[in-house]
Amino acid sequence: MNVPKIPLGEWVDALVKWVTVAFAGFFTLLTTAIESLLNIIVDVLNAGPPLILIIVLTLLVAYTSRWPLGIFTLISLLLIDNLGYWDSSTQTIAIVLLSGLLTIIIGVPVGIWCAQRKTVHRIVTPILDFMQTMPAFVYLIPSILFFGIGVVPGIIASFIFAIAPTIRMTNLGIKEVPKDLIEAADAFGSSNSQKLFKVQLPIATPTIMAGVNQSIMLALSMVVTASLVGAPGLGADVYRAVSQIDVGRGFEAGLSIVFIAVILDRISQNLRKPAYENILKKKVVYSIVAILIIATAVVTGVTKETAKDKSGNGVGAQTDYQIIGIEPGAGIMAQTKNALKEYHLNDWKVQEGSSAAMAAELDKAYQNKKPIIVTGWAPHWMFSTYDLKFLKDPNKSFGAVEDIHTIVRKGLEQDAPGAYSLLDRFSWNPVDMEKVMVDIKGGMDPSQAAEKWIKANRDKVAQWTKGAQAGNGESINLVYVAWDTEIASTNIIGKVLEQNGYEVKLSQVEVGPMFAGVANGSVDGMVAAWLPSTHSQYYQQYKNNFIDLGSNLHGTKNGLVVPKYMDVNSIEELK
Ligand code: PBE
Repeated sequence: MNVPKIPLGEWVDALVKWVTVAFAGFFTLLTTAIESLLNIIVDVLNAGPPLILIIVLTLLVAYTSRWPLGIFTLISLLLIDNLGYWDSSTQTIAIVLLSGLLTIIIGVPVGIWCAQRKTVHRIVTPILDFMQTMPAFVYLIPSILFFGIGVVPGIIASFIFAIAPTIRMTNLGIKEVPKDLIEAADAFGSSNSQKLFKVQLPIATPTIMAGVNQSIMLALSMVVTASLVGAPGLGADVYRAVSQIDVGRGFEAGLSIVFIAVILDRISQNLRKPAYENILKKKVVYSIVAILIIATAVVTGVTKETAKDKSGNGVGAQTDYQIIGIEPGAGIMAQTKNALKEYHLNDWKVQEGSSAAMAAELDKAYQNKKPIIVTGWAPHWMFSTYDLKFLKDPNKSFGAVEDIHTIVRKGLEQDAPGAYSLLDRFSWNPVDMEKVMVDIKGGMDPSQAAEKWIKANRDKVAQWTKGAQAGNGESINLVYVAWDTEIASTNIIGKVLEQNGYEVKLSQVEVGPMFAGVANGSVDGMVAAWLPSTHSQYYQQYKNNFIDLGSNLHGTKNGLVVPKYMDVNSIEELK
């Protein structure tokens, strides 16, 4: 069949691009609003020492769900604090509460509307199906473009993912209100709103609350996903642990998520019918909690207002003391954190996320001539696409000019000598690499871009393949991280191996797993080890279990990168 591919992806791309520009003002407003709301919640949760919040939550859980659960809450929260996950946990609770709040504010009215109008119901149902089944990761992409990286795109994506049960259950709850009750209300001449607030909603509340409870649980299940675009909290801890294959920390953070899930689940399930309602009226308890929250919000708000010291118009104030980073496990992230220490930049934070999210954020700032600082490395297409500069690094926190090494598993030489020798001889330079990167950035498929470069550089490739025994369909599995540099190099060497008779599989993984995979022999090799300093942590950990074939490229550089239009030249000036 010769039907051309429908350019659905291109259309969506174009639409998102248009929306990003057309609604830029609205998105900024929304971002600020959500951020400020979240900050208020975080401030309230962190107003006192952890112990106070622990006691309040314990009492609340005990009141709503009986004392054994109160004891569970007390012990689990004390454990979270002891393990060092308290700040992450309050971040996570705040994110979930805010997404939950938004689902109620928007979901309940929409649900009511659906119950009242068949047409609305018919339109909303398929949209909800779509929202729930579309993998939540997909929402993150436009969210980054609309809201920038950080916590806001995470909240929005969680909200979209989580709102369906609230709408569905509200609709159901209201529809299930017995007909005779409605008739009775009508007979007494009640208005529509009286009917809604005095009859339908009260009767539907248990069902609605069941929906809200599910929405909150779904929002919590999004925390890890949201951390890919920079949402802080326990999700980020889990992501970091995966990225560095830190089993212990992964377990601790995961366990904390489980504890918080149980606590939030029980509170939201039993809020309406607390276990000890006969001892203490729920109105009294909830009023006390509400007053506590509002008072804390006001007090922290006031003290914060007076203590604002991060103002001024230096680079820090302009960029909110934020450096846009990449994958948490990347070597450059450790270097950046180290640089903040070495240059005494205590006010600054490094935002974790991904290389793609960083690039999107840089593009957005650059188009609007806004100040931005990112963790950057060369070679990279961004230097030929934008006018950028590395900030001077007199302390050498980012190391010096480096090499990229090829590393293979033990035993590859015996199993596939030809592939081994090819990998060993693979070597090119930053200019070559940048050519491939620019093509990929321009929209070319990585494997096509690799093919194009190979065609244009036959001589170079012939050097690598010289004397290498051709393969016989043996499979070679290469791993890489989705950094632009390694997407380029891995596709090149993959293509060359393929052209020489090997069946090549490329697997994209996180940094830690990349090293661990080669070391435990589950994959054959990689061409992505930045040494001596960027990946020294991983190199030291695994070096006895793999074979380092030496450098395949010389002349890389890491550092903090800013657009040339910014009036700052050295990391020292960030102080
Ligand atoms: N990088 C690109 C990686 C190595 C390759 C500089 C982002 C890192 O920092 O780990």
